[in-house]
Amino acid sequence: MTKKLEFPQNFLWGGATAANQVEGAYDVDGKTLSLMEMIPFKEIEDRKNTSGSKVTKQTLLDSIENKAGLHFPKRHGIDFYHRYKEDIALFKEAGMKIFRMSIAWTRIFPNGNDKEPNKAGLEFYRNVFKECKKQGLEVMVTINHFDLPFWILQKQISWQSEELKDNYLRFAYLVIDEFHEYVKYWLPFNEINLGALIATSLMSENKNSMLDNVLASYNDLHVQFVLQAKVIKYAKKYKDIKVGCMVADATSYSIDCNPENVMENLKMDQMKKFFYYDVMAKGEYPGYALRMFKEYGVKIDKTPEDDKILKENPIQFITFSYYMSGTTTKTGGELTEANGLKAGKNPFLEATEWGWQIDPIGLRYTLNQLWDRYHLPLFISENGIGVLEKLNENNTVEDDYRIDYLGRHFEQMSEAIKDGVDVFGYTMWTPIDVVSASTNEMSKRYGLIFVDYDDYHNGTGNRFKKKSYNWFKNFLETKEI
Ligand code: P53
Repeated sequence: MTKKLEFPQNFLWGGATAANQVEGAYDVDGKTLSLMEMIPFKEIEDRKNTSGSKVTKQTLLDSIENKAGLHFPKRHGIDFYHRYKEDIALFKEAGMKIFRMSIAWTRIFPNGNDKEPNKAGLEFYRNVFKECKKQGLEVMVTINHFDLPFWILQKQISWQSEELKDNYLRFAYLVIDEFHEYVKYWLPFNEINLGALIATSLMSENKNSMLDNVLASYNDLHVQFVLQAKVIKYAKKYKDIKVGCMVADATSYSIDCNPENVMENLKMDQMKKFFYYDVMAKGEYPGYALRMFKEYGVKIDKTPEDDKILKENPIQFITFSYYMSGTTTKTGGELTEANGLKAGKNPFLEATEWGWQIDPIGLRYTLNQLWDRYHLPLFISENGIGVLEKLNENNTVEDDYRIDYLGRHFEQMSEAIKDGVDVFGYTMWTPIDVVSASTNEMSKRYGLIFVDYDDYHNGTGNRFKKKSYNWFKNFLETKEI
């Protein structure tokens, strides 16, 4: 039985990708390596426990000589660099109205301190944006989506160094100047909460030895908050563009009604997500975070000038990724994995092969929470399901589970809109198969479109529509699930 959903006429439906997961062409037209392109592929032994595959500085350094002849999936992506026209045409054919993508810093300033930006890099993105315009797609750009340039490792610098801050701002200001006519929505950082979040979850495993890491993470994060606010300030010179945030939103429920657990869950919500939105939307550090920092001895290196810039330049809209939810207990319970982020199991939910617990109602819950707290327009910048898939004899994939996943999430989004929440768009992760951010696999597939590469990039790279592609196209026409 079909059900018709209600969405505003101008709702921005689309798909999201990231440069380091799709472009390939890692050494073409002057590009240098990013750290993501230096992580070798490693077969996954246990998909529900991927935190064992941590990358060390040494792994990255070893990859330069690559004596072991390893494979680096993010150097190849899905060759979007050469096939972007074909891909954008497929997005348009599906009826999409917006495309979210990121710009590789290493294409624009290959060495960081280059006197001039790399013309070939700018030209590539200009061509992509022109193509989007031609096909009637709005664009949302993530200025930095995980792919820090390799030169930061060579120079041994971090976010706290003036050199990196200056380079980032130079990069961000330049791409805004160059592309503001084509790109209406800008996100300075992808999943800005991830670094500190991972450090904090490690801290709870081993409080003392990880403390240095956590200190560094929150200070790096602070730098990113300030840089983001500076980008917001800079972008105000262009009237038609807007700058928002991107947070990995992990909805969390108390495991039961024991007030101890409920309180623990509130704290978890505060430190996993609200802290970030609070700083970016309200422009100041909230009391619960100051308390936590004090108790753990985290000292944020913050100036009155930082406070001013944060206060005067709040985010103009909120975007977040939403894949799953977890549970919290104070007393301990069974955990599930999600890219090294541990979350409590929920007996009412099913999980994917990678342990991500599927929870459409959690999306409505999250949308309501964020709207009530911030009253800023909301945009779901990532949502989707990763599955092991193969092409069948008809050159397609019968991905009914993806149709089910998307349909149930769309249904809850339309419920949230009925609740009065202002949601203005949705970009699924992903319109087309890409290399996985966390596990480097091609075989963790999210796309509506299948890409013929395996984990070692054997294959033609050709694109094939999955069943969900046709379903999504029909959904955009009829709004029926
Ligand atoms: P993959 C952790 C938790 C939730 C989302 O992830 C996350 C992460 C970090 O991996 O990342 C986002 O490919 C990210 C995308 C990524 C996508 O989720 O690891 O913004 O780059 O591909 C899915 O399965």
